[in-house]
Amino acid sequence: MKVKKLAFGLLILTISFVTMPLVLLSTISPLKAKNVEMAEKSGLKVTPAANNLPLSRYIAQSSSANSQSDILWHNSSTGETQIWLMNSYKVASRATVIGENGRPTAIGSPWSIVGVGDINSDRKSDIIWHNSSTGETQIWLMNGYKVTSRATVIGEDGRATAIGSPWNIVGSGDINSDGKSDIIWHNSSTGETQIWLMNGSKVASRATVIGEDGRATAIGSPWNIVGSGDINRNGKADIIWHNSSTGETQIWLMNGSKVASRATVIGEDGRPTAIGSPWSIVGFGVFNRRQAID
Ligand SMILES: [Ca+2]
Ligand SMILES: [Ca+2]
Repeated sequence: MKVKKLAFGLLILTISFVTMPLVLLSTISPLKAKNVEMAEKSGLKVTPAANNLPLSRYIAQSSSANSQSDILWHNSSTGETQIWLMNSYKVASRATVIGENGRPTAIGSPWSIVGVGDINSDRKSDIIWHNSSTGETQIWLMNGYKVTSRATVIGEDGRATAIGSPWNIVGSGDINSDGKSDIIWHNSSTGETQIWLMNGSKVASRATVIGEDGRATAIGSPWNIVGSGDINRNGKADIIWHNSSTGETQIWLMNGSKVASRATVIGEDGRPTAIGSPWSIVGFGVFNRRQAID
């Protein structure tokens, strides 16, 4: 996932009614068609107004109280970030994200939203930004649609991190099941996947993802990480890959930063799914409150 190179992207996060945040990042191009396609496929109804937004991405997130997925849009033209508070597939209301000063935020390139997760473990989703120019990663700690504070991600040495290409943030989720969202990076050059285990906005430690054989994984194009989430509901985030060449979708069931097992996504007919362009995975979450994520 080369987030920075994409004109448009989409991010969906859902906190299930149990504990886990799910986040998935993928691309939509052309924006309008795929956005609508996937949203509708997911049971969401996209209004005509949405089609007029020069949006670059949205994040759907639920409150842990009601498991309703809300959708966060970003307008790449004005820098506005907007939340659709959802009632099932209906938009209940819309709110522009407000900064600490009570005024709408207006942030754009080289900043982009790269993830969502509950960074500070208050059961409210926060927004992860990355600056492709400086390499800074910044957290917006949120209270609903209001930014309560912003924090630059600090490394183990207490200094601000500055990481950029060929590294990209490709997902976020609670990898080690401590209730705090972690950040998933991928190196498009070496194929390394790395987890930043976070303690709030501070990097507690970093771990290269290790395969079943105990060795570091090295996976790259045509495979891309398209999201993360707790697929098997063991409280630990898993990693979702898609092969843009074969159309295969593969899940890495994770035990922390170690791959416990890998599974190809199987269709209703028992055969591996093979879906590719013009379709792309743009998100997933708890849409129907079943016990497993679909
Ligand atoms: Ca939070
Ligand atoms: Ca964690």
